[in-house]
Amino acid sequence: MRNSLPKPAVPSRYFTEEELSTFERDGVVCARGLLDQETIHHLREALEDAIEKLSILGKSALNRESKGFHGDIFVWKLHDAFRDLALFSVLPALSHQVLGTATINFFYEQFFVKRAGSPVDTPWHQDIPFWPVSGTQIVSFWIPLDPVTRESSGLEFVLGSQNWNERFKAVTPGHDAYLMDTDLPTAPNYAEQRSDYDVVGWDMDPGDVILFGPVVCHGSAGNASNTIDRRALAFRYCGEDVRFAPRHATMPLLWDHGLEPGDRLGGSLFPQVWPEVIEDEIARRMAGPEPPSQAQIGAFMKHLEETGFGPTGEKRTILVNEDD
Ligand SMILES: O=C(O)CCC(=O)C(=O)O
Repeated sequence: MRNSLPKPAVPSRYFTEEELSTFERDGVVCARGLLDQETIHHLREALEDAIEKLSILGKSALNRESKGFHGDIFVWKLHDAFRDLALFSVLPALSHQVLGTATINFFYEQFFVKRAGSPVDTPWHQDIPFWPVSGTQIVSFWIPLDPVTRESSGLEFVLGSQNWNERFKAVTPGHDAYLMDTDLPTAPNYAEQRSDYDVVGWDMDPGDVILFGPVVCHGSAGNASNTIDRRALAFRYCGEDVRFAPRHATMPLLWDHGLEPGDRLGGSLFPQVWPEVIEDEIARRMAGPEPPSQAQIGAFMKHLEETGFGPTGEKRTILVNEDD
């Protein structure tokens, strides 16, 4: 039977040769005008709606409401505008252009909203230690929905750090204790070491996008602007060398996925998006929002209990937001 779902959109602009070689050299590139203003406008509305209706993980662990920070992950499972951007926008074709593998899967997305004046920083980190996967073929698109400068929490990078062998603790805005529970060292604050490292950020307008890989070190300060919110999304895609590799203190997966360690990402949680979606993988999601699985929530809570991070454990739980 023919797949009746939309094909990935054809970008009005692909990455240029120069942008691709900058990405190769630096581990990151800022591409101007990659997304159109209609998409940005639509995403702003969808994001405000998603902030109103956070997932259990957003509500209980990622949000810092009282400090003007909102965060959530796997928003596409609940909100259609995020689903459509993930599966049917220009991002799959652009990911294919960069990664070059025959198939591309959607990994997940995340939002980072720092309201005007929010003091919440994003500590310097690499992404790969945060993820329950192995492999190298992962790209993230960082998509600001407001104009950003360094003052209003523009994301900054250490150029070339994608080639470092050292790995640092996974740290998210709010310094999550569970995710930091590894033997890895904490990354230095590279913003304070500008004379020793190539620390670079960009003033960006909505429509500009930063493309970066899974190892390059990055972070951002709080939003020191009194007037401008800093709303940003990160959409992540992977190629064929990425495997499921669950470990303690990595991002919890609260949806059933049926993957065993070593499996290539795929199925309903990490659907194929290039050369096209597979109807079976996303049929349930196309029929309506998919809340997380109670069984997965239960398993994660049990893991938190066993490792001392649960509600009665001696270590601070990630499921209790101290600020609220
Ligand atoms: O927006 C931010 O401050 C953090 C973004 C980030 O760390 C990421 O997308 O990996």
